[in-house]
Amino acid sequence: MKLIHCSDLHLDSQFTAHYSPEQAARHRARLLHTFLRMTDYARDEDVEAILLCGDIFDTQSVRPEAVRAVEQAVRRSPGVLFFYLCGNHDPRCPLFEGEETPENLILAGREWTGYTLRSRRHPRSAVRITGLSWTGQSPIPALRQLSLSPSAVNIVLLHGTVTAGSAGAEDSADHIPLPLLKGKGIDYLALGHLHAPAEGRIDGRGVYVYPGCLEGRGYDECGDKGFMLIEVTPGRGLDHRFIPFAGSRIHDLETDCTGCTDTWEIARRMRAVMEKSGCGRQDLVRMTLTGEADPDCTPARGILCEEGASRCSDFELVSRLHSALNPEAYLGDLSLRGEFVRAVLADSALPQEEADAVIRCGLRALDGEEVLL
Ligand SMILES: [Mn+2]
Repeated sequence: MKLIHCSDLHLDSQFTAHYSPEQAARHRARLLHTFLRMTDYARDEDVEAILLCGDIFDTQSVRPEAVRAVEQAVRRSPGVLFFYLCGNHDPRCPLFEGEETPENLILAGREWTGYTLRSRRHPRSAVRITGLSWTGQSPIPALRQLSLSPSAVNIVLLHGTVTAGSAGAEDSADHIPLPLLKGKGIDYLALGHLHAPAEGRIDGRGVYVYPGCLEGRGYDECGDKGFMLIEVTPGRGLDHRFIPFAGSRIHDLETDCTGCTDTWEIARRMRAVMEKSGCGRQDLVRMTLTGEADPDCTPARGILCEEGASRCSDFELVSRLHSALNPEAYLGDLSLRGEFVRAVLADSALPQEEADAVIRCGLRALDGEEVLL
């Protein structure tokens, strides 16, 4: 029997802090599109349950049409059980409010909610799914109460951060002390809250697993994003593996432009960096230009953006370029700059390299630039 474990979709996230309204709308569509694609994957690959481990929606900003699209996906997939856990960003599930919930949707409550899923395809295969939604209070009393049948295959769902110890955790709604879950008979602790995949052992029997978010939202969420595919085989227990599934990967890249003499040279270096990163047409790229370009080089932003945008779906250019300074040019200047350069070069106690560094910083400071020492 196969199950999908995913979390932190943050459907209908606002995106407005960083993007224009049009771009934000496109990114919201990107998240929803990937979720809908995942429900098709479940149907095509005979997945019998999708475990949604919290922060599925950003409920503060969710629009009715996004809720409806997810409801339609649930109704369209009667053979797939959706087990929905609330997270801190969706403390209330917005699906089917005021309506009868379809049979294939189970909402975890603020007390442990259990469901035994029997495989349609493999009659001897069954799993016990037990989940607790985010309550805004420490889950510790609930963790202490948790009682599972040791003979079942047990998947437990929680939203929060696992900790190795319980010191101070009583006060936090976020902390899940792992020692409290040892020896409970958990085979797989399906977690949400962290946006990067992570996993480890609970005890000799079970593992805890974070799939990370399904789709990256910003430049702090780079790399492969996706879900965990769990396979339960009678007599062999439970296996899981990460399936990269995001429609767009996010790349935070840097091009060193030292020595570049014109825009096209910078564009060619940028292209090489993008190719090396494996960046695809659907991906999002932030490119930071660094280093010291030739003093005569004035990069044409438009051309560089055109170059970047032709290779991905969303390109952002940040320049941290400095132009290489030529102290000799100031030697004869009757100016503060000239006086400064002459004074530094006259100091024979300064090794050449240090004198260069002092001149570079000094001239930048005189230009009003921020100087990092
Ligand atoms: Mn969360």
